[in-house]
Amino acid sequence: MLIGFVGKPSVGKSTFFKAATLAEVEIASYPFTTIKPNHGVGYVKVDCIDKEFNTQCNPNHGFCIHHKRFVPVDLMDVAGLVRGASEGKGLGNQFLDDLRQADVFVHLVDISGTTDIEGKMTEGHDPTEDVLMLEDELNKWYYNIFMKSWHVFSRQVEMTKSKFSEAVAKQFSGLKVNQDDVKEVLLKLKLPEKSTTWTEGEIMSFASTLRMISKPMIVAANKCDQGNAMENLEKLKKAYPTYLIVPCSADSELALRQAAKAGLIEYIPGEKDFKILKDLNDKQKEALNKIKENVLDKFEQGTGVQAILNMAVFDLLKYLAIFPASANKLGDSKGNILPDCFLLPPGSTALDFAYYLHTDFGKNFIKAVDAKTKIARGKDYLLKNRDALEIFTR
Ligand SMILES: Nc1nc2c(ncn2[C@@H]2O[C@H](COP(=O)(O)OP(=O)(O)OP(=O)(O)O)[C@@H](O)[C@H]2O)c(=O)[nH]1
Ligand SMILES: [Mg+2]
Repeated sequence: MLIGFVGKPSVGKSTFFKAATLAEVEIASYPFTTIKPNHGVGYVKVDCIDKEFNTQCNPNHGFCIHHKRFVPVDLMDVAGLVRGASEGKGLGNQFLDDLRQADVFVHLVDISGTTDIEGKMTEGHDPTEDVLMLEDELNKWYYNIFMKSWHVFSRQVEMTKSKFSEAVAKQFSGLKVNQDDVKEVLLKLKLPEKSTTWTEGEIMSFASTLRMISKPMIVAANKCDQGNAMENLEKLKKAYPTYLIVPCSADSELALRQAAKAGLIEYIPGEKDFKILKDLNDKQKEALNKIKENVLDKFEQGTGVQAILNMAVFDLLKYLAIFPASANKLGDSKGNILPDCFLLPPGSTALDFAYYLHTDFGKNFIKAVDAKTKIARGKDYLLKNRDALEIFTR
């Protein structure tokens, strides 16, 4: 699974990326600081099941602090997007192509109002305009991809009497569009059955709706620590009442994680507090106090960074965190306790989990046993978040 960060220039995409990954990336206050995409690993936070077993896990990947398990997810930070990007303006549409593989977008919006629509410094900018611009460009990007092959494609589908949703999913698999996405769009838009008769407007609304459904989006209302943030946050929520909008301060999260890495503080990503571990100088104290006062104490989700990654994976994509575990033995052959936690898509069954672990487990599946309750489950059992299962094979 891949989470892509999008937004106009200078909104803090790379800062968010760096806070989540601690990778060395360039951050600066001028537009187009990032040119080539940055790939890295961040984490979603799961209540670890080790607590229920009165033990401490040893993750193979990620880490666990105070029974909060941090499970790796792939992140991608791309160049800033400006009006006309889909037609090649700014850094063009090359980097839009990098976004094809994303499953979900985090749209970073600068709610401080201190950057204009192109990412240059200003005052009093209205961020609702940025949401409109970005979505418009993403829609046009999808539309252009569709138009490249639409006429030939739709004629072929009709001639061969192929199933439309299946054909679209196949033709546009590079965009990670699946059959269910297409069906949902058709149901919603009630377009004419013959796709060869669709007008340009109809193709555009098909492309836009498919974009919305195949790449769900959360708005990271960044720079909530600065400028007219509170006022603009309300404005955004009012303008987009159905959107998931979370206030965030990527800069604060970055400072906290760096201080924690240097051993100055103890900070668990996503928490609303930190503990000072070492003697700090006045500058350090002041910086941390400011973060506490202006961000952690003020916003429900702390800096928002961890909450946004979690919401993208668990609320939007509805993924499930599943632990391979046996009721009798929680360790692997090396004695590592609960070494793995995997993220599986919604609707996954016990059999899917078996195949996920190993093809042979899938082929020779007999049953799964819940390590918490010792209840046996058949192959069609629908997985639940934080399930712990052992697979039994022939
Ligand atoms: N006040 C404040 N400033 C921030 C925050 N996040 C990022 N910034 C600042 O915003 C500026 C731009 O940050 P970047 O992370 O480089 O922005 P970007 O979106 O990656 O920009 P491009 O790569 O040019 O598209 C930098 O000066 C950051 O320090 C935040 O939460 N609060
Ligand atoms: Mg950047």
